[in-house]
Amino acid sequence: MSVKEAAAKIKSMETRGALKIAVAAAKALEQEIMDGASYDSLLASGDILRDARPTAVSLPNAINYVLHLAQEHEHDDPAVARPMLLADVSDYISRLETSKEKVAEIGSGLVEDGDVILTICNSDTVVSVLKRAHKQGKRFSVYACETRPRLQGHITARALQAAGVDVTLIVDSAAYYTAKSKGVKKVMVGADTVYGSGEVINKIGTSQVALIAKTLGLPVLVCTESIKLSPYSLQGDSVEIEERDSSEVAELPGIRIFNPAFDITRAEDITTIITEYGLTTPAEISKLIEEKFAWALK
Ligand code: RI2
Repeated sequence: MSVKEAAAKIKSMETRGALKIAVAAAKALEQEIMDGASYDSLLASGDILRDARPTAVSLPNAINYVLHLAQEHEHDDPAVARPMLLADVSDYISRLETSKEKVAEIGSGLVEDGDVILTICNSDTVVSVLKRAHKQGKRFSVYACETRPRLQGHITARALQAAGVDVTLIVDSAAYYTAKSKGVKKVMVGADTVYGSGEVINKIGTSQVALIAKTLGLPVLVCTESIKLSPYSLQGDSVEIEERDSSEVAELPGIRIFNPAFDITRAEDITTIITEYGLTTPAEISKLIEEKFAWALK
């Protein structure tokens, strides 16, 4: 797929989910390299892809890593350098794709028989964790918030139902009542960006669900591949919280509508962060970022 097509699909959310947009961007750049693009034109393509959506750091992380690989070969003979670069990029894409399965393997260890789990939005990573736990024979049930305004909770409910997981869809405003009356034992959410401070940016409503969990003394588990960790946050940068069109919420002429797509969950409201490297905490996450993103922090 061309860079412009990939960027358009990310922008329209035809390609969505923080991991999927990272993989799509890396693949579009890989295609450009195959087509013989110069380093300068790769930089321009990186800008187009980066501008497609602002909040998930997985997108710039993947683009910047491919550009970092390309820069290492910038002055080499293309006939020699291009195959080496393509091998490195393809290896990187495979690692991105397999990181989700590693999170699933590790995260499924935290699902227990009898669990009642509350989730929000549609995180492929959370769905993979739950599917893996189900395959292991664990008996648990899931409540999925519908996730206004785009209703990605429906995708989660359908995916879990198709896998045989006991799932119930609820409206977002039923989260507290459901957690209390249905004996929710833990909250499991995905991530678009994780700061070194331990704050987690995820679909709008996640911070409310985490506050509910805190009120009820429930653990909040964040399932995230390391591609969603922000090295730039260690340098003081923050991501822009995407505001989407008001028509996603309602068509009410003359009524002002505020439609933020993401929110920031406080570090103190998060219990555990599950990555492909194991279990960690908001307090420890900056160490992992420093270790895995040394290339970006130079
Ligand atoms: P996975 C999604 O954003 C949701 O906020 C989800 O929790 C997060 O990305 C991570 O998704 P959007 O693209 O990578 O729906 O786990 O706006 O699939």
